Amino acid sequence: MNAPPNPEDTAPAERQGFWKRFSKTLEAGRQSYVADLKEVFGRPALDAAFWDDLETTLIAADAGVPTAERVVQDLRRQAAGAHLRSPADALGFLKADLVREMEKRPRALKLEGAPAVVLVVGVNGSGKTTTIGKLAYLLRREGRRPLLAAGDTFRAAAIDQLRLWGERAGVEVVAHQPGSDPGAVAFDAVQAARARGVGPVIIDTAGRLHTRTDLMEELRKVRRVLQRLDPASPQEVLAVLDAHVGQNSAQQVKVFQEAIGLTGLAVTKMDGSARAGVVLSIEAELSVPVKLVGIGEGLEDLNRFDPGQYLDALLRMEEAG
Ligand SMILES: Nc1nc2c(ncn2[C@@H]2O[C@H](COP(=O)(O)OP(=O)(O)OP(=O)(O)O)[C@@H](O)[C@H]2O)c(=O)[nH]1
Ligand SMILES: [Mg+2]
Repeated sequence: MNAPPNPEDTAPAERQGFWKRFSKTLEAGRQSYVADLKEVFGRPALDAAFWDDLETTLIAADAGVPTAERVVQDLRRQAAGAHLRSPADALGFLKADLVREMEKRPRALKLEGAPAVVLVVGVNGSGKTTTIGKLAYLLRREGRRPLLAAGDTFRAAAIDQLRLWGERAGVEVVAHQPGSDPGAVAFDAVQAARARGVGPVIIDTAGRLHTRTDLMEELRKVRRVLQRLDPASPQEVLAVLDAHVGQNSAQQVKVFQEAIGLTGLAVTKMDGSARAGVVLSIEAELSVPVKLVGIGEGLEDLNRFDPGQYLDALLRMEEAG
């Protein structure tokens, strides 16, 4: 395997590049609510109409009703305590309030194990395989040696797609024949990673409708196989969500959560989505943190989720019309 580039040389610049692109990509979807937010926060007085309109605007940005209500209540308390004098002050407090709330949730990927296993699940076409390819590249740049497992044995094309990502990211792929047992693929991949002293193992799975109980059982079986090899495995079970699905994705997540338990979410296709605020509502509604965010189909279009960067991009008022 080629030596990955020294993460110290590249990581900070690339991370910044990512969040700049993230902010740009939100522009398309921002038009609808940024003008409203700008108008609300540009008003002179913290009056009843301001609080009402702020709540409505946050809901329109897909923050969800409970989050919008909580935030407005918190801000009103701040205003009563004379910490806020104007809507402009309130904007600063709003960001700080949301960041504080989001930073309470543990967001680091658990990648220590012998090897650590990351099981990736989700509905059809949400972006699982693409996210795995990008994640492998991200981890390699950090000096890790991920191994991919082609657990989507449903279609031959799915195995080829993962192999292609393995080549692009410079990581190895363990695969069986189409139609074979995903649990057996997972087993072999973990054994291979142990023999080679590499990790984490990232397991792709077939997309499934959350309503298909037989397919949910298949995921439980993969998890059982992993737990027999190591009771602490899988260290991560990530559900991949398409940002365009918006608040309906909460329902999908709930079913996966109940079926196998989730440790985190990867929200994909934030590029061009008008529903970037959905991260706020999903996290408020389900106790599963967003750990990864995807903004495209390129190798560098995935990053660890960063609440501060996310909220800066979401609530940026400059250059908005
Ligand atoms: N614009 C954009 N497209 C993405 C992103 N992530 C994935 N896609 C595209 O979404 C489509 C589906 O991605 P896959 O990775 O194949 O999704 P999957 O969940 O593995 O699909 P199944 O295995 O069929 O369930 C592909 O055309 C990807 O290129 C993203 O962050 N942004
Ligand atoms: Mg796939």
